Amino acid sequence: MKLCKCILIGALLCCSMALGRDEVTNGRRVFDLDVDGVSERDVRDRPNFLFILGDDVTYNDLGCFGGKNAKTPNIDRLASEGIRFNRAYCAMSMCAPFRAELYTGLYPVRNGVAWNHSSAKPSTKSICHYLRDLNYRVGLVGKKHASPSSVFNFENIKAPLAGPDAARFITRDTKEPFCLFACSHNAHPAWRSGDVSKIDVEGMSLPPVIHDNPITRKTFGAYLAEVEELDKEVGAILAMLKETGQADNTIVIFSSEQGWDFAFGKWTNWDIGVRSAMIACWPSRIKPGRETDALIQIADIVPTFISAAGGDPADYDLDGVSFLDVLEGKSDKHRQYVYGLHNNVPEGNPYPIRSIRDDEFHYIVNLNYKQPYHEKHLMSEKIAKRYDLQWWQALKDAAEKGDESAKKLFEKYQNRPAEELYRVDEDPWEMNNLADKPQYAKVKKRLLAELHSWMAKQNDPGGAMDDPKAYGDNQIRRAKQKQ
Ligand SMILES: [Ca+2]
Repeated sequence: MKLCKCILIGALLCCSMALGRDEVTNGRRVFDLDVDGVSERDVRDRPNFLFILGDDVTYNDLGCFGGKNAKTPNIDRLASEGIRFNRAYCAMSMCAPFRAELYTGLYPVRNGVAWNHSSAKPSTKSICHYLRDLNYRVGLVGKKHASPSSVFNFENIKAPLAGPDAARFITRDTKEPFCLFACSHNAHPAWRSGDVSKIDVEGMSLPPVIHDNPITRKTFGAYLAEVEELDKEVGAILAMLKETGQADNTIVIFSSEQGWDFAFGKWTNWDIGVRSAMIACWPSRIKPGRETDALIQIADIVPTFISAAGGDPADYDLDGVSFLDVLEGKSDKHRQYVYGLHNNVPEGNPYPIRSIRDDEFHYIVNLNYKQPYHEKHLMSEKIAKRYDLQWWQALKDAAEKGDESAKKLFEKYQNRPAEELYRVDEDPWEMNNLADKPQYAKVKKRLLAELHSWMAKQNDPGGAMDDPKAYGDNQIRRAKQKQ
């Protein structure tokens, strides 16, 4: 038997030498033998994975996505060396649901993390299971915000993101590929870690969803300073990867997570809330300087990693779909639709939202639109004494004083219509709601049918989910899992 294995390995080595140089350069050639050594003779590259995650960053604050106010040279360089995804979306613009979607390849209703600070269903599998089955080691350094640990059973690596423990994890065993999630806390409020003196607070241009007043300028400046901190972390992680000699055969993906915890971003289904700045770099496979308009959903990351690792995502019951063909430049199309949902409990009153976008339109349905929207951090006067949360009160004050632009923004945020329809590419800040225009009735009908079909497949009851009892049941489960 030993002799057979030697002959087989020798034959495989000869095969690999006969392959073109491009097929083996920069890649780890792996001889994936079945335990018996005879039935499976798969020869393939198995890249490492480094996923760098920001926290609450709006995509177009990064230079490579058009941002002008913050300097992000490291992230911009990563984009110039790889591919920029112009249309990557998460299903739910909050920390815990985002991470659960990222790590499970499932939408929030199916993985169970459909409220902030909620817990995944115990039967859920995550990237930790899938990649370990393919003989990867899977680690996480930085912010986790995913529970229970039986589902998200990462090897926990001591911070900082580019510290000695992360370097040790990467270099520990060159025969066993790695998958590392490096998750920053920047730029999550309360925005204390950046150097605001580097931001031109007086001169910076404010997007149309931010009312121009001294409080919002100060707040926006503090957030942008933390975006610059995030960029420095990205630079340090990439430098570490290079120093370990692993850069060529590592797929690096950067994602900004969901939008900022600021006006019209996080907690909402508006475009800047659910859109994620996403960049991928893979020197041995991805041509530098590319961009794509392919629609990508964060749930697609798990199957993409499984595919790139040599597995078959079809072996697993996932919502996401591999976009490896887009990564490798073989295709510029991926999904027809990306989907979104919002449950407002426990962050405020029940305010369920569902949304869908295709290449052209973004359609949002506010299921509890007759009530005003309320978010407990932002709209409680007591908590809003924290300076990072004062933009809402400043907007409210300006609106009460009769400022027309403030009144418009205040109304849009608090009192929402039943339906919203935007042409995002032409109207990136979604200021012009087309839902009532008769010429779009057919578009809305089509998108609503698709949305209902998605909800049915997810077993999503819609408004009934955004309920303190439903959330409470999740919390009881969470507490039990911790025992
Ligand atoms: Ca977050």
